[in-house]
Amino acid sequence: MAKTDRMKIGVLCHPTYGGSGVVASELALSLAERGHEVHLFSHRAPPRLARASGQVELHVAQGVPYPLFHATPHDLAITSAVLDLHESLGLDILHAHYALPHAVSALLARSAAKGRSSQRAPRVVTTLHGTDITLVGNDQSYAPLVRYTLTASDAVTAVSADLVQRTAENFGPEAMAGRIAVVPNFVDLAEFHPGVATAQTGSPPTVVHVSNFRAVKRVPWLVEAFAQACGPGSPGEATDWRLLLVGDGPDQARSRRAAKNCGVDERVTFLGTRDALPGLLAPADVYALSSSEESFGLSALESMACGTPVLACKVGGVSEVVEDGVSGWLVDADDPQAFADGLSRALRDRERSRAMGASARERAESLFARDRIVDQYENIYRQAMEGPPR
Ligand code: GMT
Repeated sequence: MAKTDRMKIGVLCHPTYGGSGVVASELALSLAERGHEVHLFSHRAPPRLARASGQVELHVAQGVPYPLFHATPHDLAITSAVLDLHESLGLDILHAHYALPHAVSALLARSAAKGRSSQRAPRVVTTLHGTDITLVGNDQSYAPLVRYTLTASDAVTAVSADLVQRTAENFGPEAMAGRIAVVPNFVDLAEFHPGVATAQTGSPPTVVHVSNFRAVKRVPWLVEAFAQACGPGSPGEATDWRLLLVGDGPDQARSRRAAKNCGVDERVTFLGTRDALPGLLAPADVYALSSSEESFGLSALESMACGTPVLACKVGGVSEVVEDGVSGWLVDADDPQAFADGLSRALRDRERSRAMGASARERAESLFARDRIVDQYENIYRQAMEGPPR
């Protein structure tokens, strides 16, 4: 890469096991691989970055605890760390993942840099991931600030067209200024790839689910739907259907209780948090996305790349990822019986599930390949750098 094409990019993100933390880490690694100088700021090391060998510089900024503070304001420590680096290095772009607090931190750093530094102020690109607009961001306690991040950022992207629409509904046309670009999430197709087909290996018909077990993921609801699929009179009753739950979070204990109460505890395995996702996703017959709200559904895409079809609730941007009847099945979010029937169908007809898994892989290849999406982000950065300062 020519020196003039090389950008200095700061990525700000939550250190989450899934979702925006994964997207930000994978993007940072891909940009570094392309020759850009990339710095990632977070209050802990995001797991996807921590286990990668790529040339991204990690800046963990936590701030110091002080009795006066209700909670340590790590967002201020991140702003400070960004500003400090910018003064010595001159960052071109700050890419904030999730409006709160990172877009606020990035805009504050940009504003501070304007007055103080000899360097040109960095341009701010904000990526909306979902609940920063829907569940959290539209609460009146944060909404005015989220609205400000939308209008003040140099560029705003959202991970699905549905999320752009939700942003317009929640924040009004004046916050949009017609400039929120849809940049979908992406997957590394070399890392997430199909394995040997399950039915051929003689392993039991298996449903897999990966999440942070927050209420919005409805894991207990999924356990109940699975129990219904295995219930008396169903083909699953006499067989060895399995539900594999990967991840951990607030609803884990409730999910375990649901499995016990429904009499399927011996069929449900709680694996806890795991890094080796392709090896868990690829052998399954179907991936279950039971969320009541989902702007994209990154884990569903990772599953599709592994050749595993998805059964999901028709919410948010999920239908932009999963094509009903082709790469998976979509059912109403308030219809547990339809979800149970979907699981049953996918586990009963393993040949059909395998064929849909192949279509799912093709869809991941044609629409969500890493390089294609990283190109889009690079273009957005360049346009932001060339445009007038805000
Ligand atoms: O909103 C969340 O649940 C957090 C967020 C994250 O940081 O994990 O998830 C959102 O961003 C993901 C990455 O873009 C999307 O794949 C998820 O669909 C989205 N979650 C929701 O909309 C519930």
